Amino acid sequence: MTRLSWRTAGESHGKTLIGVVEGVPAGLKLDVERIDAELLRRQGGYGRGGRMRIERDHVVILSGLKGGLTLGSPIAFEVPNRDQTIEDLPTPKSPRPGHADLAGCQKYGHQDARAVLERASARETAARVAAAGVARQVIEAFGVEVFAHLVELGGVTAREDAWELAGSSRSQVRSESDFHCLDAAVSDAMREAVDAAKADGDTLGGVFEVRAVGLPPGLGEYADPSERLTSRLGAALLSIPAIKGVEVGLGFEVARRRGSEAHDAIIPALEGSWGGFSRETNRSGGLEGGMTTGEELVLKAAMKPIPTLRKSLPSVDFESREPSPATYQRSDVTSVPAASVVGEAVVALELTRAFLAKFGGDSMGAVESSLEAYRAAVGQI
Ligand code: EPS
Repeated sequence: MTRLSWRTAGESHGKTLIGVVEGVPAGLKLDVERIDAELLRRQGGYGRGGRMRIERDHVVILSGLKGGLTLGSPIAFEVPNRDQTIEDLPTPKSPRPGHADLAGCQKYGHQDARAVLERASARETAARVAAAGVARQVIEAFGVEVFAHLVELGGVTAREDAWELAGSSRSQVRSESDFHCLDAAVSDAMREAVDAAKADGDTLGGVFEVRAVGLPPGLGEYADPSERLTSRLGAALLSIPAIKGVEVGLGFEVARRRGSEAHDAIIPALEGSWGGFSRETNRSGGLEGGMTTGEELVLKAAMKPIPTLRKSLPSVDFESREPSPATYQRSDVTSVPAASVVGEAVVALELTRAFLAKFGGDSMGAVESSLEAYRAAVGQI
């Protein structure tokens, strides 16, 4: 059995984005349309730029499938770029503050920031969404749902109980929102904020939340620090371009509370709980000791405003070293709604990895047997 892993390659305006996912058990009926639906969702959200009108992102599976079922071998795929102008695009005159341009050129000895930005671009996240679209179908087959929604954009915040209010219709509510948000009442204010920033040649950041339901307790690890699920999830979210902060459960608020108000009392089982234990609250966000508790996973991520501004930020000319505004070609006003889709994807990848580390088998049947054995064992405590 191979441990779940994934890799992506490709430049923003190159031929194609590619990816390989290894360690998916054999016998999973892969729904390719489901992957394309996620790619389409990543392209959406009010405030995106001209590139998204060019692309029609879709996945082409290249290996690892026969008759629609996974073989257990590596699953390779591509997401072709329509804009393949990498050889024709101009060399940026000056590095853009907030992007990888300057440090990337210094690090690799490039004289041309395009050599850096082509890979540093958030376009790479399309490949990661596709990789997650493959992997997450494993945990979905066992009842785990991962769901992200936008909670704040340009200082406009959704109501805090939007998740509870939307209830089981949350997919429907989110799909009706231009912002992948569960609070329809703030759509107009968000749209106005985006329009105002656009008129000023400016950009907006925001916050999204990722939740997962249906997780068994004990995914992740306490004995090996590098396998703590909390740190892997944090790293996954921080690997998305422009993400500057991650909160788990109560997040930074927990530092202001007394211990008696910071944790989740253990109570005798409610129906459907694992092993006869349950929790009164979920301040931990479903993670204790680097492992899932069996409660809902609740994470938030903060995204900075995209650093490519039509009203360019001050910079310095690469050649003359004289002041020269940052190079501008095109950009989104905001891509926080899209980042929420990426956030959902990277969390789903990490959860699938942890799930297979615990219940992994060569086939879906073996995973199921392992999960059932665990359910029985935990139930007997
Ligand atoms: C993106 C593709 C890019 C940008 C955006 C995300 O396309 P282009 O550079 O051709 O306009 O729209 O990239 C960034 C925000 C960034 O910081 O790199 C995409 O596919 O998501």
